[in-house]
Amino acid sequence: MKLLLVVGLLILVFVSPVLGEVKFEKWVQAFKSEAIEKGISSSLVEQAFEGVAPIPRIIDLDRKQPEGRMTFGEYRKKIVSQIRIQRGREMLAQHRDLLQEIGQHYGVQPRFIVALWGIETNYGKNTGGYSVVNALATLAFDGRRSQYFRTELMNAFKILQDRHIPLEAMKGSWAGAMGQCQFMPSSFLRLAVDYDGDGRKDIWKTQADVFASAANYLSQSGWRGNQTWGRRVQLPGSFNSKDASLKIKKSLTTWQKLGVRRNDGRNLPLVDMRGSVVLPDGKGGPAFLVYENFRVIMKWNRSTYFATSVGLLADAIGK
Ligand SMILES: [Ca+2]
Repeated sequence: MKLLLVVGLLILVFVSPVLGEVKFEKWVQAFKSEAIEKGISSSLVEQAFEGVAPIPRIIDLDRKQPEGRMTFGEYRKKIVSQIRIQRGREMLAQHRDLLQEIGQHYGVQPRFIVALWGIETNYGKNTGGYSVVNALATLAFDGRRSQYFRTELMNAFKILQDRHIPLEAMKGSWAGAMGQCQFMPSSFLRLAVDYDGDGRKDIWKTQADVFASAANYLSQSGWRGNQTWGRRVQLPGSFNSKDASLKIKKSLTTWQKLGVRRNDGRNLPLVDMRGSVVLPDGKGGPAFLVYENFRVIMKWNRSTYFATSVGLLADAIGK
């Protein structure tokens, strides 16, 4: 009995990884054929998969979502830190001319471009050190969201084939988000911009391409350059918490009548706009009245924590 158990364990320990490898190799072969069929050069495909194997750490990261366990208060403290605000002001000053030109071209206020850049990669400092091909291959082979990541991997190959970035420099986050604005390959193909005109959309190292790509993303998603994102507000005691929903839009006049005020107690601005009340931490937490641009930020990342923090950071940087 004991011997059988030991033999069984040995089989498990030594054979299952081998079987896993065989399965992955098969998967890679099928992907390579499809890529070549779709017009990716076979030498690029062969070169890109050299030494590629599933990365266990990426599977772990994909299974846990730390943001969900944090309150908005905790998230905000971390994401909109004093040091990030300070650095954002410096970046806005340092790149003022370029940001103003790009902001005007795309109709996006520079403070929002800088805020997204700051939150995504700490102003280009943390762009992620994973090989995008290896990260996406790991997630595409793993069962949880295979089809999505397989398509993103194919998109990554189109980017490589078009020579926007050399293979060894195509680095990104564990989930395959790339460069200083953390575009997934599909967003890159749709929205990245070669603003400096050198023939390559370089969101890794070319500042003009990074800013323009982020601005183009917002612009194409419906950004309104003459409006802000929203503001912190005070709610009256009589406020019906069912009204706090992105599904409910009312004019500012209506919110004013319902007793909603600016955070300093003053009346809401008398402008013809509609907004929704958002309570990221539920009743009793801070309240925000948010406009269309908030919804645009949520197209970038579908999280109210994220969108509110981008807005707050943009305001703090712009002050
Ligand atoms: Ca370029």
